[in-house]
Amino acid sequence: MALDRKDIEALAAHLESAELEARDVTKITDDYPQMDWADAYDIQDEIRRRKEARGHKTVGLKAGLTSFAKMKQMGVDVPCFGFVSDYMARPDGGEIQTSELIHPKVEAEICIVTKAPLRGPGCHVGAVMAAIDFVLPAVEIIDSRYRDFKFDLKSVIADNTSASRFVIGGRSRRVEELDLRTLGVVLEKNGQIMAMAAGAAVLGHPAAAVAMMANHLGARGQEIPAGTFIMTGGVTEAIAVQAGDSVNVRFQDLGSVSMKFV
Ligand code: 0L1
Ligand code: MG
Repeated sequence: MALDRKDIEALAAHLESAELEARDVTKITDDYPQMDWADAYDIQDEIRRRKEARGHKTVGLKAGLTSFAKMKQMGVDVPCFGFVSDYMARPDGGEIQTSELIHPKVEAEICIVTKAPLRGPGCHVGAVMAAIDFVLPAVEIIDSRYRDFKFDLKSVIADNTSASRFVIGGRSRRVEELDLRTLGVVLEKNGQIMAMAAGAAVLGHPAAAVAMMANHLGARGQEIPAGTFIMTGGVTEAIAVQAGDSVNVRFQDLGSVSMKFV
């Protein structure tokens, strides 16, 4: 750890205010170049603590930057992990207020809900598959608080991996009914296909992202509890959206998720 508790709390307040006020900021490593990985996740944990202290429930976990397309798009080579809160959820087919956001982008995510706890080290795809209760589709709306999405990975982790809004839709399926690697996804904006991919785009298998998350949390003395909703990461690159755009994502065997940006 390179930062003290006072810096961690100040940076969490700084980034969370930027989120809540839809105001962009410069990446925090500009002012704190000594910040290390533990500091970055500690800032994120402090943002989570602040939200929970105000009565917001943490309703899920997310893996980010898990697909080759996203890593290439953002110029990074390792995934990151964050959380989503109750107030970030929006209904399928509903509206997303762009005035509450800075520069939103959408990504299609294959999601799971666990029926057993997962704890690293040593968590692997097989353990994750045995712990999946059901699979469901979602669209994540990311909104980095960093100006022009210019950041490094530590700054992104501190900023709760750009978590902003999410929409769960379609239908849930038992994991035995699906092949998560070949599950196809087509992302449309205003009726035009913008991106398509299959589940294997996420680290070869979406369950690998969950195993990585369990191992990451295990190293921090935490686990993934039973009943956790997890977004495994965008299967395609993220697509920028603005007011007036409609987004529809078709997931093979899982139905569609849609929303309108107003
Ligand atoms: O969910 C994600 O993949 C977000 C990763 C954070 C970086 C970004 O804002 O694209
Ligand atoms: Mg995502």
